[in-house]
Amino acid sequence: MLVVSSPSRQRQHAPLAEIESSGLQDPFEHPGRAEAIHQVLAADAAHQIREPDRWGATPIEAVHDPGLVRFLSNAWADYQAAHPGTHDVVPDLFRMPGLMEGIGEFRAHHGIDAELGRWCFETTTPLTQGTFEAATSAVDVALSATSLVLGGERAVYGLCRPPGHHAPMSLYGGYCFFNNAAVAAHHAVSTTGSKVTVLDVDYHHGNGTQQIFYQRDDVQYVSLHGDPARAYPYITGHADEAGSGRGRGANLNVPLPLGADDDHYAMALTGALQAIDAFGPDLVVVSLGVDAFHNDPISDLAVTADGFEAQGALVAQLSVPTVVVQEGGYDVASLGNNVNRWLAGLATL
Ligand code: SP5
Ligand code: ZN
Repeated sequence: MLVVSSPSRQRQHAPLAEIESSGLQDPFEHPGRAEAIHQVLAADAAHQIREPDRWGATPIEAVHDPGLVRFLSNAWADYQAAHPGTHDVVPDLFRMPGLMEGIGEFRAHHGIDAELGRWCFETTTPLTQGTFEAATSAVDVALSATSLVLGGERAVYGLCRPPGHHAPMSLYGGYCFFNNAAVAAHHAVSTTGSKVTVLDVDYHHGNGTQQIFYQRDDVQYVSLHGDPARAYPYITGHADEAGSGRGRGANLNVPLPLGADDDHYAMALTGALQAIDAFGPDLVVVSLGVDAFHNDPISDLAVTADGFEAQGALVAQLSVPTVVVQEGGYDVASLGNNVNRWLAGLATL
């Protein structure tokens, strides 16, 4: 399979720490994840690896607030000017609506500390010196993979890092800065006029992708994930979130119980694929997280390497050209193999 990867750019997003579950941890999301995947795919003769093209800000700003793009492009320099010597930038304060309740609208605020609290929604996503370069490389990877599929390839894998599916139009968080899958899906719709499904098999609900397409009927969003009653991002991912306006019926959430195994997952995925078939997309973008793995350090499902290959094979049965973009997966020792098995399953497409 063709693989798009940008090792030298992805590694520039390199946090030292992560505030997660109220503890200061070594980051779960780090450059070694993509290096591990790249290494396994490079060693498999089934794949050909290439660098992405540079696509610039225009396709990003077609789904994200240009203010977010501007903020992320300057945030490192602005924070250094205010707080020299910082390595991992995390907001002190989030701009929650209640801060101005009964007072009025938020005032324009230009200081970096207020801006951070405006654009970031949680604590686990530090911004570092090379974050913008890495985040734009991930979008470039997704767009280059998409353009290869639009050019006639049946399936292409984009090794995106940082991941993207938690980033809504106007926020970053959940290890995600730009929503790679959403930029890719929107690009495909806007250049071909066709319908696209984003199928999200990452353990976590892709709240960002859901938000971006919630009112649209040209992009269907289908996600299987740990039930938000216990799993990050907690606030979205319930089964009754079905889309609104024109988008009503084009959003499908399938929350999974603790410990769901290969058979449970395959059954849930089979149901989801029927909904995709009914929508009839011309292209599928898979948000491929392998954090449903039984040994993943931040998740609680029980999928095995065989289960990932079975997932890929089920998706192949749709017989629709497919772009696969990397999202999560944090058991670094198994990450490359899990991704490769998923792609081997898909390769029957
Ligand atoms: C792309 C992606 O997979 N993002 C995931 C972001 C999750 N970050 C916070 C997770 C908090 C989960 N706490 C679980 C307790 C195990 N230590
Ligand atoms: Zn995840």
